[in-house]
Amino acid sequence: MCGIFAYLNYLTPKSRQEVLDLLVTGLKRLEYRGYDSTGVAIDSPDNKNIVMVKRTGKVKVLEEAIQEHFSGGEYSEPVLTHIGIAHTRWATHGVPCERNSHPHRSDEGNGFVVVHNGIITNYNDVKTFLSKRGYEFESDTDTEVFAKLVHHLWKTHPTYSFRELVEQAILQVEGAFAIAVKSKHFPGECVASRRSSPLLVGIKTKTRLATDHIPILYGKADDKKLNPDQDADSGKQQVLPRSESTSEFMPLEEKEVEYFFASDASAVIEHTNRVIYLEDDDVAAVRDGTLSIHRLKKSLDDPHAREITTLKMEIQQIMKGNYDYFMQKEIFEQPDSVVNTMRGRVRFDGNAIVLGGIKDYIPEIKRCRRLMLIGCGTSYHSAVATRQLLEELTELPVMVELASDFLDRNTPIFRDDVCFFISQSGETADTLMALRYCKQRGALIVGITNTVGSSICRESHCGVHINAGPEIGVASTKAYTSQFISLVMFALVMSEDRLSLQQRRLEILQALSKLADQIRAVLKLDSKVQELAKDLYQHKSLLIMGRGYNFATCLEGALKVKELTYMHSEGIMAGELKHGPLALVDDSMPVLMIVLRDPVYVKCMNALQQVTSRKGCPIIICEEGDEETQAFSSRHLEIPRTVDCLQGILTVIPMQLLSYHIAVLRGCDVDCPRNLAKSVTVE
Ligand code: G6Q
Ligand code: GLU
Repeated sequence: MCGIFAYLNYLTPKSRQEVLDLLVTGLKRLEYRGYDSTGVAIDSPDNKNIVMVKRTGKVKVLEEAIQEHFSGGEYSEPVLTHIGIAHTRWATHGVPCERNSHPHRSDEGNGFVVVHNGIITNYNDVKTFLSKRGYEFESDTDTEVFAKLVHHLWKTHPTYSFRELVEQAILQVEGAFAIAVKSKHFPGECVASRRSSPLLVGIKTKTRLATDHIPILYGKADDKKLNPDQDADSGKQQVLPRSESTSEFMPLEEKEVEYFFASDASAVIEHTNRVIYLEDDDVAAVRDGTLSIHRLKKSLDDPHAREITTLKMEIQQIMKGNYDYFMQKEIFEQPDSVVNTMRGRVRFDGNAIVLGGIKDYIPEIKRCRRLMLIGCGTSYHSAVATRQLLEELTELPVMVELASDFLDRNTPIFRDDVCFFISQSGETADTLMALRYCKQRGALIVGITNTVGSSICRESHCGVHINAGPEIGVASTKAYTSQFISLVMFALVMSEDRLSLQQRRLEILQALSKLADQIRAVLKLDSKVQELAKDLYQHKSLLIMGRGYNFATCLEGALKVKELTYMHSEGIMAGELKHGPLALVDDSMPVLMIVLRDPVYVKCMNALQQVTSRKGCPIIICEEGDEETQAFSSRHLEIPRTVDCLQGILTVIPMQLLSYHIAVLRGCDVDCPRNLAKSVTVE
């Protein structure tokens, strides 16, 4: 999910050209995280300003632009102390374009420039506060408010250090971020921080570091927010709490030192293996070559220092973390990605949901004739998974369509239809063609995508960004669960004024708040699933049966098995067994059945008995502790209980793991299955 890289040399001669090469190489090491645009900022040759280059597209495009903009003698002159920052962006607010690329600046003089990963969820409030004070915004991003907020604090608190200014700004913003800030008013200094988005600091010295930890300096700041209604031209300095002004120090034996700030170690390992992993709300500052780490508030269990760890991983391994494949990493990211999908949207304290990208269209959607959910592959399955809940909470007819078939039929579409187009890439040709077909016929177009600025995103009237972060593996995993959650959130928004549905909504909201932990619990079944994969990987087929809220999991599970293992697999509606598929069942046919304690439990048990009475030996996915169901098979996977309409989030994860392990056992290319592409941009 995008990337930050900053390089600070202190009393270590480096030309600007060398710094730029380091920054570009750092971004290249972060490319695997997925991005849509890039940018760098360094000191101007006269040391009086900051110059930036930003580009849409690949790092290579930026590299060419740098060669074009920053060539010439002055860039080859060595500089003893300098800080350069760089960024790969995965757009969440504002389409991918040069104007929205990072670094973002505080003013035309480039007083402060910032690179940011994550989402500032209260950026509109901060933007309003700053606009009242004369700030004009040049981008559509949330990030820009941070640069201008630091600038505002600098103007109103001239005695503050750079680190204190950033600390105060951090107090004002909500959401997830990793940031690195550079300023022409504080040359040679860098301040970085994180909250829910990773950031580390690499340290490179000529000799061994004199220590293996950095003390944390604590302050006593309370959570005082800037007063948005304070009279904009009062000029009166609002007294803000300050962390203790303690001596900032780094026990270094020598002065020459280089620091690397990065989203992950893959960008640092070639320079140094000595890194500090920042924790949420740490503020790391380098000033006069000295690194210090600050926290505004000390809690009881807070440590006294941050450890300087020694990296032992190879680059390739770091890019995938501790995982062997991106798909595996993305399966295990789901406890975090589902939280990111809900971040800033689901307010669990007030049981409220705000979907900023469609809220203005909700009244129109409520008056529509029907909802149509259109997609391909996994995205189509997320529509199948949420159809029943959408019908229940919107009380509207809900059609679910495969984009290709929808187009083949020339399906009638009317002006009072609302058509959802679900697409991780936002570029799938069939889905895009279907969007244009519906748009021409006057329907309201809602995009559910993971890629800001994609064709489907841009051509929709409104939409929801699923915020799953870039999905590198061709087989979609975390995007599916995030699409699922996004449609559930939409259903909850549509029913917020239905008194008769409040109890149901509350039950779902409470279940959403537990989802991340429950996904973690299901992921703990990984080794058990791996054992089951050993039973299955040499077979030719796998039948996956279920119904109701779990039928989508059968379809999605079968797709995962097909695309990853090249085995045949079929998702079967359990209610259809007697109408044909039961003929396939004997003691040699691998069968997996999903049987949860939900409204169709009895019917699923009926199907289970039909299978076992024909010598079928199904693997069963059931609820924790459901001994009655488990009695039907020695092979079962128990998952936590959740509300019926969210079961599909938990039951799909064993299917993702199973397809992954079978693929590994069969020696398939997990991240790039044969014949498949991550985005099918041809019909
Ligand atoms: C599933 C595959 C594939 C994908 C479709 C739709 O694992 O990735 O089935 O879901 O090709 O892609 P989009 O969601 O990008 O439209
Ligand atoms: N929310 C910021 C933007 O849209 C940062 C996105 C990212 O993590 O790259 O520009």
